Amino acid sequence: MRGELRGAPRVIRVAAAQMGPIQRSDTRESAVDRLCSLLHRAADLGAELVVFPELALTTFFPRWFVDDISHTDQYYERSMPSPATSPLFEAARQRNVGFSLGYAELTVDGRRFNSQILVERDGTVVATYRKVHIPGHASHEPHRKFQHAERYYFEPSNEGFGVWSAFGGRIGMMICNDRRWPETYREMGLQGVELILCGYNTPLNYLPDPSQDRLAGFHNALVMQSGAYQNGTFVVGVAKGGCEEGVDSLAESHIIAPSGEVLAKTIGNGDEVVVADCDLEWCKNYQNTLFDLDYYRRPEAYRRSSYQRGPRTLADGTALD
Ligand code: CDT
Repeated sequence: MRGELRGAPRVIRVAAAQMGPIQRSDTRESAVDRLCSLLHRAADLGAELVVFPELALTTFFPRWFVDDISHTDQYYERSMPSPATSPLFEAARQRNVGFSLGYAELTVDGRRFNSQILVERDGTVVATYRKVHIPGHASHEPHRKFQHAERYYFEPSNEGFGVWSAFGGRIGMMICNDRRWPETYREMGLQGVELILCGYNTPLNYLPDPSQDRLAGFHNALVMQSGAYQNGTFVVGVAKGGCEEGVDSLAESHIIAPSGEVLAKTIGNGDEVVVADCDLEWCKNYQNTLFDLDYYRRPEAYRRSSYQRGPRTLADGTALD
């Protein structure tokens, strides 16, 4: 309700469970062992919900190109829980802790998505989100030091950004590159989201424009803090960081408040857990005041956002190249 500020606390203790690298030779079982240890560490700290990174079960395989995509089927999960991940579901049930996990999904009809699930404390899968914004390239680029062929390995989802009732609040998910797009947050903001969960793998070297490299950490914080503030929501961004197969990746996992303030941040680039108490009622201080979307937004003035992909014409009709 407009003007209504936070009421009786609705606190959920959330853990960002950052991972260090997973090398190509590491087994799925060893990755799941690490996830279980992180989950136990988070549970020992009193967490009720643990957020893991994007593609948390394997190395970031889109950094290599193969001519026959079926030769990479071993990196994808065909069900969730899958045989390899069932120990994680079991640990979560035992500890009465929910989690969100990123993985590569191969559907029964052969479609490939970069996906993230939300799992309740009893081990039930509440929701599956499939990555909408797929970065990188779709064919082999041999001149690059390493590939970022996500557009070859994953289909972009057209399912959009859902928000689900869980953990006493309204929870949404996004994956890595999604966090750089304001539309991602706003789509969830328009569903009253209170907590957005995001896993990421972000190389510290952006090969198309190395001038951006020194800003990797700044841009990571910038987009998540702005998205949180402009939609009055908590944002939890969790990295798979460190040096994986010779590629350095950003760590700097964050838990961010609806004010845009950082509540917790990892300090290293390996397996690490940080927690924060997220009072979901805090969202009201933004969603019912400055960012009361229903009262202040002007969708009739934003028409291009819903039908146009990139720049086209100026107001005077001048066509852009
Ligand atoms: N995994 C992922 O989406 N990473 C991208 C890097 C893109 S570089 C081609 C990101 O936005 O962090």
